[in-house]
Amino acid sequence: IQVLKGNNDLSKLVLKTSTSSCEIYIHGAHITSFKTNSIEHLFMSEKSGFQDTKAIRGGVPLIWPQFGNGKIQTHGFARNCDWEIHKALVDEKAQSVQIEFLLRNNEYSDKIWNCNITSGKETVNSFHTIYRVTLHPDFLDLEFDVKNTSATSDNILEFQIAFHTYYQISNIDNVYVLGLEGRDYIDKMNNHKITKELNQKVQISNETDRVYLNVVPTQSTGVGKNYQPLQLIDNGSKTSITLTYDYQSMPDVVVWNPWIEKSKKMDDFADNEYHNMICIEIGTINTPVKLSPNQSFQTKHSILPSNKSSL
Ligand code: TA6
Repeated sequence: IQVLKGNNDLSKLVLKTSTSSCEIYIHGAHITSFKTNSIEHLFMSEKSGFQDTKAIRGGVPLIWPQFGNGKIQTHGFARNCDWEIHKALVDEKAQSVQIEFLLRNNEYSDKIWNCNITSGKETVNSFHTIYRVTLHPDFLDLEFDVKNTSATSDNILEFQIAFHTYYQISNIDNVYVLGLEGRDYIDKMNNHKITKELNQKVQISNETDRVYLNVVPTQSTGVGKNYQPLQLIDNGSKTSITLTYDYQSMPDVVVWNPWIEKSKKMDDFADNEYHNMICIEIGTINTPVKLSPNQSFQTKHSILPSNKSSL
């Protein structure tokens, strides 16, 4: 584990194992690189800003406590805050390296994120959020724990969460996503219409912004028979990435690509970069989490690349 000066002098941690590496900025506890066998699996925009006020464009933006637009800034403040380094652990036996980040309510969050409580008086949300990143030789584990630390008996902590991961791909024409067939999704490109996914392979050929709902192993997906896990297949680079996650706590999956027009409107994203990225985001979006005081929420998401030379 090393602490280095990254872009724009922001501090970043570099984790390494025998065959993998990972880079995480303290700003936003933002993963900007994840490599196995020297292959980079995450997309980073060449125009990403590394300023305090703006999220890093690419890697794994942490979306918390809000997904999308709403009462507070788009996608919440977790990706705009500097997190504390809470713990670091090297596991010789498992050959893994782990970093734990901590975010507590602070004057920044107190100003923008209050709660609506039944007693009528508004108080700040008190929370203790742990983000644990474990780098293994051939995969990456992301864990997210939130505790409502409010002393006020009816202060409910309500939030959404998502790992807004940008995957590096050879070209958008070469990739498809498996594991979404038969699911309903909110189509943000078609008035948020609930639409059923009829394709076994989800391919991208225009601006795509969908929240797939309740992507959990159910009989209709043949659990135990031919259950298809969530996978990103890249026929160009002959790699596949399997995404596993705790579907009870995070049942939703976002698929996003800005395509041509939206890319032009993003000042921290080059016009042609939509060819080389796809976002597949695991989260709790459609039904926000609600925690009573002293209640906790835990979740986990893993990213498992594999080289499919047989593709
Ligand atoms: O996850 C998809 C999305 O909600 C899109 O609508 C798009 O806005 C994207 O997130 C990026 O949002 P950002 O605030 O990071 O520019």
